[in-house]
Amino acid sequence: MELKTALPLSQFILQQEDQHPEASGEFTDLLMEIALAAKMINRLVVRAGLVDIIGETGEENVHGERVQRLDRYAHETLHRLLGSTGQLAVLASEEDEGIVPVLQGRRQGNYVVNFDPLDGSSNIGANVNIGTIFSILPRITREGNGTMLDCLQPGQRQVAAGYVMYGSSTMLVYTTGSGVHGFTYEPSIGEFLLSEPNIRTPARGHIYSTNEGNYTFWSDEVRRYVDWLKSEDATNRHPYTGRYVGSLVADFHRNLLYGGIFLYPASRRTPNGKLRVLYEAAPLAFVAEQAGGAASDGLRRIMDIAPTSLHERTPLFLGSIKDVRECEEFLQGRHPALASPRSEPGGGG
Ligand code: P6P
Repeated sequence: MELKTALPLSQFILQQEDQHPEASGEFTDLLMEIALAAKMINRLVVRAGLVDIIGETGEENVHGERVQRLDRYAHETLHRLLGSTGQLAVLASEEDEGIVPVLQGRRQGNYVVNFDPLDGSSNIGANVNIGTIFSILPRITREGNGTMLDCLQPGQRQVAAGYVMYGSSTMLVYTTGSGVHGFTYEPSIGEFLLSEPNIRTPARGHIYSTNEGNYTFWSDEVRRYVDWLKSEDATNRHPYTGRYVGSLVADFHRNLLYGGIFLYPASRRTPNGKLRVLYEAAPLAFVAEQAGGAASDGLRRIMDIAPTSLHERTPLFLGSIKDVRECEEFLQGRHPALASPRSEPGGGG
């Protein structure tokens, strides 16, 4: 079906609902509340330099990271709007150690939302794109308050996932399992308008995104792979171009559209990787797969990981499917290029 662009999000969601009668209207409400929260957060993000909202609250979050005021505002806005829909059993947020109950006195719903309210927030002061990442799951428990069990589900159980990227142009990108669709916020009418219907990521890109400052802490396998990407070999268009913003949503979104691979490997500094399964890796893995890409921890599909704690971290290799598969072959020691004597780490690939 040819999708008209400039369609408002609310009408697009209704259209999708008509096409997928099995999809209950319940998580449609959640998507609309996420869009409303995004508009409210966007209003402050774009004024961050003008209003006294940049800077730190003086607190630290569960990860020992200093909480930026906009982080807190984003968390509270999403909790208040989503927690009052009556559609949720429980939430989990990067900003809170434990599960986040729905608002007092609200009806218990059938869904769970795991979210990172403002990922990349350390970039706020430098006007670099930052983002909200969300994952919607069906509850597992039958009734009453949702529990940790409802949050700790593998990514393959997600019914919807996506992100908002705040910047020069604020975008909402999401999937409900029927492709990936991008909406651009038009502040003059306060609407997210369909701008990128049916996003497909190239099967192979020529961009790699990683923090090479961690090179010395990486395993030999990771070093061999990145060195290989940087080697000169016209047959596979190497060297790839390095692009790294240091804000997951910005790096992911660019690679989703242009192709390429994002890597945040395990290292001696971060033995389990840095990024979190529930509200970073799993939702972006759902989007990547729905766009024809792939997401792996080097051995397993990210969407198959059954997390045992809310803030569990994972190594993350995410993006164009051919690049992710080649990366896995290097990490598992079975890529043909490893037979070359030049494949030793630091050997120029
Ligand atoms: P590093 C931001 O702090 C974040 O959580 C992600 O948005 C980003 O991809 C990653 O960490 C950057 O980490 O260690 O390269 O600064």
